[in-house]
Amino acid sequence: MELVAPIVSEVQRRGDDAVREFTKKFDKLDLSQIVVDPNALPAPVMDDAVRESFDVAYDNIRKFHIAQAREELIVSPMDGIECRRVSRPIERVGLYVPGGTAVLPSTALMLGVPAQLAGCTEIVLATPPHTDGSICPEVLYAAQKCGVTKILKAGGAQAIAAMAFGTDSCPKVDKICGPGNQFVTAAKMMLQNSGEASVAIDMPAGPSEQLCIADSTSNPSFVVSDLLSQAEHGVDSQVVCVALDGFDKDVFAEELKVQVEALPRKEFVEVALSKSIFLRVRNLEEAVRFTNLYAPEHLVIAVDDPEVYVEKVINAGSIFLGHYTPESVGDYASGTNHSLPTYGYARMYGGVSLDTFVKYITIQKLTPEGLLNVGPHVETMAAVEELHAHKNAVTIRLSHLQQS
Ligand code: HSO
Ligand code: ZN
Repeated sequence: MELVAPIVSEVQRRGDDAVREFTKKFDKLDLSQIVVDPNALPAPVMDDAVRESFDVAYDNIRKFHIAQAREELIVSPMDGIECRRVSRPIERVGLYVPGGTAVLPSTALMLGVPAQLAGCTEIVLATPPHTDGSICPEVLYAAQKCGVTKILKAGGAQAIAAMAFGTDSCPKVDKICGPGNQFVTAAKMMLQNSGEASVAIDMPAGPSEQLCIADSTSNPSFVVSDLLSQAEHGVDSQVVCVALDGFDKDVFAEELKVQVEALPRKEFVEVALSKSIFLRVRNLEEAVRFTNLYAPEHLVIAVDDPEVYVEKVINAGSIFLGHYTPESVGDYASGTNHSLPTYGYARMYGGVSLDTFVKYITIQKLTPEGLLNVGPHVETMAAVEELHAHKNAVTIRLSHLQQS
C-alpha cells in the first residue's frame, strides 16, 4: 500500500503524463500513445490453429455465461403491490489482463465475454505491452472479439489508477475486474475505498492455489500434473494434496520429481512446492472439513465418485470432477470462468460471472388498494423511527383516498 499510494496519487494528479513516466520507469518503455482503439487496428497475425482454439474457448465461455442471464422478477407480496427486479449493465468497466512472467490472453476472454454479454458500453482493457510497445496478438484478438472499446497499454498500479480516475486518453470506469500482482491488487483495494475515485472492484485477489483430493482410485500422474499446472503460475502459488487411504505418497513423490524436472518453469514450481502441503486424512469427512476451511480457488476431486463430495463442499472457487477434468480445461476452454476468489476468499466471494458486470434495479408500483393494505403499517413504523415526513407521505394519500 505504501509503495502504491504515491503512484495512484500521481496518476490522479497528472493523468497520462504520469502513466507514461511509470511505464518508462517500471516497464522500460517510452510510449507516446498509451490508449488505442482495438477496432481501428488490423486483425492480428495469428496461427490458424491458435485462432481456432481461441474461437472454441470464446464460444464455450459465451454459452455458459449467456445462460447466467436472469429473467426479470415480478412478485406481488400483497394485493395491489407489485415489486420487480431488472438487471442493467454496469456501463463502464475496466478489465486487467496481466503480463508479468506469463502473458495471459485467456484472461482477456474470461473478463471480456461476460462484459460483452452484459452489455457494458465502455470496456477498457489494460495490459502491459511487449518491450517493443506492441500488444500480445492473442490479447488483441480476444479484445476485438469481445467488443473491447479501448486498450490501455499499461500495467501495474498506474493502469488501475488510470482506469479508476480516467485520464485525457483513458476513459474513467465504474468497476475494475481481473487478477494481477500484489501492486495491482493493492491499487484496486485502495481505490475501491476512495471517495474521489468512486469505483468498484470484482474481488480482492491473492496468490492462487489448488487443492486436489485423491484416493485409491486416483491416478498419481494425473494428480501430480494438475497440482503442477497451478504451481507453475508463480512462486507464491500453493498446491495441496489431500490424500485418503490407498493414495500412495511414495509413488506420488516419485512422479512429482519426474514431472517437475521436465518443466520449463521449474524454478517457479520449486519455490511454490516448498510452501505446499501433502496432507493425509482418515476419511471423506476429514477431507471435506479441511477443504472447507482452506476454501481453495480450484478444487480437483480426482476420484471415481466425486459427486459424494460435491454436496458437502461449501467453500471453493471452481470444482473439477473425476479423472478427466484437469484444472487447465477450466483455465482455458470448458466454459467456466477462471477469475476466481483466492486466499480463502471463496468463503464469501464467487468467481467472475455475468453478475459481475450487471447490477439490479428494483421497482415497485402500488394501486390505491395496495396503499390501503400496507400504508397503515408504514405509518406505524415511521412513527417508531420518529420520521414524521415519512409517515405523512402515506397519511396524506390515505386521507385523499378516504375523501374520494
Ligand atoms: N489458473 C489461473 C488462470 C490461468 N491459467 C490463466 C492459465 N492461464 C487462475 O485461475
Ligand atoms: Zn492456470
